[in-house]
Amino acid sequence: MTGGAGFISAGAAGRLLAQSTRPLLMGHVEIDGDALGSAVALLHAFRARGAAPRLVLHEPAPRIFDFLLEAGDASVVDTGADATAAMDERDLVIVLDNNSWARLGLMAPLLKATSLPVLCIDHHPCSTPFSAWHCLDTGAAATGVLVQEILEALDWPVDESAGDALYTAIVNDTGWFRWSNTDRRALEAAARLVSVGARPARVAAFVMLRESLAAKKLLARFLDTVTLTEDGRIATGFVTREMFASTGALREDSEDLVNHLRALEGVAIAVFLREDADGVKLSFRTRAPFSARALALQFSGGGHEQAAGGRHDGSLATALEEAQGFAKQSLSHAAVRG
Ligand SMILES: [Mn+2]
Repeated sequence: MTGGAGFISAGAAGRLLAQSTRPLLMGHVEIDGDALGSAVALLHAFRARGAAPRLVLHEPAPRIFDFLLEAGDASVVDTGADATAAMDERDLVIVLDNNSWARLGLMAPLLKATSLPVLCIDHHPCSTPFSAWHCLDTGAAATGVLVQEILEALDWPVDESAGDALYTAIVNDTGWFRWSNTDRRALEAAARLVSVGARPARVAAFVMLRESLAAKKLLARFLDTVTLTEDGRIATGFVTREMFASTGALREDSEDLVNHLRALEGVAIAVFLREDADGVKLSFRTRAPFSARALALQFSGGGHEQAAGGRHDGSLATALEEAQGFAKQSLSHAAVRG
């Protein structure tokens, strides 16, 4: 890295935004409310100043977050040709809430090869800069908090829609202000969003109160798989491809299931597994001092200290057994450390 590239401050990230008139915005695959909310807020902010931003998605947005998007706001990259076209006439690439090339789908090879500046704005711990410009703040509860602060420092207006988008980002990553990352900074950011027109009840109605019966049936099937081990300190549960097929639930309907494990009294480590066509997705949630991130690193993944995920190429049974083994080890290591 030369020329000051590498990890940069929020102020430097703001200067890069201010120089761009045709940015390309994107989050990660299996986009969540933080990545999407952050991207949508930037989309509105750039448009408000007469710029021509473009937002690409790696797959259609989850149904619970589709209220953030108006027709024409985003396009889905389905083919290599789509990915190439997305890069046309852009002057900056902004990657949000992600520091993993594996989570950029069809855009990854193009971003690796591009001569365009790539700016990553993120809050996941990371020791090596992801891109030439990497604005990293692990103290931000959500990438949306960081994006909001950058917009405020630039004095770019945050309108009602951008406010809802950033509020969605914050509630997504703090679990509606429940998790350990819920701090004064996040709460004050949310309060400032409300003061510019964000509508918490509207966001909650779209995100929380539109569940499908199929998703509830998937939850019922999932609950039958839940197992407690190590005196109830480790909770595991999974969903199979058959469960999706027989209930009609969508992949995104399993996103919140891990929280049913972490909500059980006495659970220190929650492990959720989702069987895919090409392997298994694992999600970890932990209570401090246990590290979800350390567990995820055993499965080529990453994330936050208390919330992280990874993948396994083998069968569900193998992934489950290995995950339980690592979870048990981390309990005993912590016991030794006292
Ligand atoms: Mn996030």
